[in-house]
Amino acid sequence: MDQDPKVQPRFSGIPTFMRTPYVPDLTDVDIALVGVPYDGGVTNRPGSRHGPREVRNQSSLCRTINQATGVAPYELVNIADVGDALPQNPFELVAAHQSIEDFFTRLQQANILPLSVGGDHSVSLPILRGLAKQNGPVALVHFDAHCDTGDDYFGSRFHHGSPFKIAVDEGLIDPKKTIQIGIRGAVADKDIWKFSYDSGMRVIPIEEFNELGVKAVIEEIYRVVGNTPAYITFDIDSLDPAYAPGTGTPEIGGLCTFDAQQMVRALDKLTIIGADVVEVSPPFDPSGITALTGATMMFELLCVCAVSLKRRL
Ligand SMILES: [Mn+2]
Repeated sequence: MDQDPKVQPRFSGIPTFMRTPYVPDLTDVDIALVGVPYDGGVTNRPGSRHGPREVRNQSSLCRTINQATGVAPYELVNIADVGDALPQNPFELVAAHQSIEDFFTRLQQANILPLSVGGDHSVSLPILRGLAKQNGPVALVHFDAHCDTGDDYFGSRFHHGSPFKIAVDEGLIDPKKTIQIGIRGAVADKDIWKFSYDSGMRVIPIEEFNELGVKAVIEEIYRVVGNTPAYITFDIDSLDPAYAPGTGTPEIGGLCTFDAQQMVRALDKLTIIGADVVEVSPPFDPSGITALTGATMMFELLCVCAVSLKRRL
């Protein structure tokens, strides 16, 4: 196993995600680690197109066994880095999203569970199209400072503040089986996230999160999602910028990394069909802490994805 730090020192080799083998032809892959280097949907500060490369680099620090849960994902299923879902035309959002969708459609047809790193949050839309166009709508567990269910912005329908509104419109996710955790920050329009509430999504603003606590929020996730196949999306800006400053739209007063780890660790009983970590922006991350945090949350997600998938293999 390449990623065993007892076999190969972690500072050596070409930096794939978690030091897994690079398998672009998808042979014998159960879980695909994917980069989605596209940030043409940002409303303010760009840079998350560099997220996959930097998370690959920092993910070399990850080890193989989750000490808290005992899960050893590489012993459960075959995990590989399958490369990047390339935006074929990075200047053209709809075309870029189309090529990302095509990449994930190929994974879905090969029966592979994808765990990806963006990219801005707009990439979750073409990922969901690839995964859920045939078998949707799916449930959604969404960690974020923002609901990302906004309307047109400067006349554009597609941007990183709207993917989950469009995903509902297209029948990719079920709003009544969607839970959004960590919402906060000032807004430019008090009704900006009205769609979330009107469509029946369960919104947990950070104030309510802190009142309920981690355990009750986990129970709420299971109540909302139930047995429905679920996609997990982890926007790094759900975390307080003290932990993850390198992101496009930081909001203070957020989740701490330990709370986020505890919540993700509890998701292994869901029927997970895929997951992503988005909005890591290396140009705003001079120390590398945000990429390290993104890589570590990716490992936490990998552990629950592996347990969930293993049950179904
Ligand atoms: Mn987001």
